[in-house]
Amino acid sequence: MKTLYPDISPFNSDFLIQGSHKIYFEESGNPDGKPLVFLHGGPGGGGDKNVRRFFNPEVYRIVNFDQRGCGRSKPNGLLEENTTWHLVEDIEAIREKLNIDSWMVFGGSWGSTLALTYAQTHPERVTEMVLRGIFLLRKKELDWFYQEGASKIFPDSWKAFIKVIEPNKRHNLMNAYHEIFKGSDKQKKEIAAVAWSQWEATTSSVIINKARIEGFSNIDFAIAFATIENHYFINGGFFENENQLINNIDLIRSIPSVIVQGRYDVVCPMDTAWELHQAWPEAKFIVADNSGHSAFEKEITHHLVNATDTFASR
Ligand code: STX
Repeated sequence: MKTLYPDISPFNSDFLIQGSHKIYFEESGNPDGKPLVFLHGGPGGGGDKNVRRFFNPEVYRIVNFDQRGCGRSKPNGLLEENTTWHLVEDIEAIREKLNIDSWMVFGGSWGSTLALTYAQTHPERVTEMVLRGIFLLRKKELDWFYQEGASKIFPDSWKAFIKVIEPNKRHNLMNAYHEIFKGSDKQKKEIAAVAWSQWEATTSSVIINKARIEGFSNIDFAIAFATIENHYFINGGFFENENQLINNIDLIRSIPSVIVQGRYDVVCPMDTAWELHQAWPEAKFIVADNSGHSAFEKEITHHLVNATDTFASR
């Protein structure tokens, strides 16, 4: 069973100015190693120092950044000039700033959405892909998690998620939350942001990790995570149509890739990964049969580290 690599400190960290946004990025591992970019989830989830640990630091030059408006990027929670396409531009700007010609792309959940989008926009820049907990941001996926579906598996957590919304607005929770996030009642906004974040925190793992769940209650984290997710989801991820990523698989078909999916993933249920696999059988498809959504579930971590170790010797 493979486990996370030991924690390491970045050898370089800086900010990139992109319009009104200051994007935090950092490099760790081997400065002369094989480059890779890590794309975090949410959108709005920000970086976590443990994500560096999916990569052998002696082999990889690990690039992490906090997407617009979240993590260490500033201003926290800024939604202006914050779309999928701005994030694709940021990835390219960071790549150019670091003089990297092409790199491996690693992303789970929303990070998988962004990885597919980036690769389909700049396929010549992507050497390999490792994707986990596939999310294509389609209406049926959002309805499952934010309206009806996951609610039936976690009715206890669901109760807290809908509690902040008046009963007559619960027929469209995405919109009801949007109204609160756009509104001027700061306290209501914070309470709603924590409820939104807790819903995702409590449903992400088969094995409950209390400390991780509590971390999602931090106000700055919750505001960025909840308002950015809601902003992207209300806008359909800023895609032209919701089948875009599946329909454009030909653009990336030949990039060596691995998909790792937890069978009991309640946040991003496996049928989405399965549809991707049907459209893209060339990518190696691995089902973690005893796992949920989180990259830190033991079996998922094993498959992810195994994938990056395999690509390390390419
Ligand atoms: N959002 C799924 C997602 O990308 C619907 C995601 N879930 N949790 C996270 O990301 C973090 C662990 C990064 C907060």
